Amino acid sequence: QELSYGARAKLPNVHPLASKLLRIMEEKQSNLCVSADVTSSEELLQLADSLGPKICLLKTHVDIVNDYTPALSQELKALAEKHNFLIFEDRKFADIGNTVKHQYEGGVYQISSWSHIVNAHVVPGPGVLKGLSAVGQPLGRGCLLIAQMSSQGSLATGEYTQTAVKQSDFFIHMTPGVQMQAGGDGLGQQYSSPEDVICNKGSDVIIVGRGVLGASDRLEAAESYRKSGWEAYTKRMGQTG
Ligand code: UP6
Repeated sequence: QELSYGARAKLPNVHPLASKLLRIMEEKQSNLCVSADVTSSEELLQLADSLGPKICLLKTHVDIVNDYTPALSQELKALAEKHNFLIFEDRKFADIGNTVKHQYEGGVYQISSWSHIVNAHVVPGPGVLKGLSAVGQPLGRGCLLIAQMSSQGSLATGEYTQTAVKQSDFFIHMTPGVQMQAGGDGLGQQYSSPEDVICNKGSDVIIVGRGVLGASDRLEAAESYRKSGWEAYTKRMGQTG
């Protein structure tokens, strides 16, 4: 029988951060990660504050923000505590270990100081993870491996995907490219519904960007994705339980 998010949080070998995320999901009844793909600090903070109660994770692309200052990441961190969500900087590291170590810790963004979770492509081989964990492990950070992509023509398929999955020991499965209606965006993005992602693909977390950001009422849209994602999860648990 499949374990609930809450039960998985209590498994003996679970990474403390994974456990924290699973607990947040259970408590807030939310498997929704909003992808906050906006270009101004003010808008990003406003999104984090208003949608915070609906989400388990806030995904950022800090390098698309036009007016970044270190104050932004500190304020995001404070909002994450206020609303009980984690921050996931979608940096998609993809270089040799020594380079990603610097990219994670230093530069303008100092990602390791504020982002609970980052992600990495497995194309460079295990060194990328070694480099990231040299920085992230002492801080209790987490890293997701990119096993597949939602974009048309992605080369991350078959054996590549299997290898990426094998490299993750305890994993939480997250899926972007989610909207209520299947379709795309004209730039290669391909969308699946929350139900398809949670029930058929067996993912744990839905990642929604423009499905929320493009709505006239973003809070209402976030609530409807939270509800759909949670209902799909309850349905999946019911099927297997
Ligand atoms: N993303 C994908 N597909 C992937 C990996 N990452 O869409 O395979 C990211 C994008 C964007 C978000 O970089 O931040 O997820 C999806 O946004 P959308 O819902 O507006 O399409």
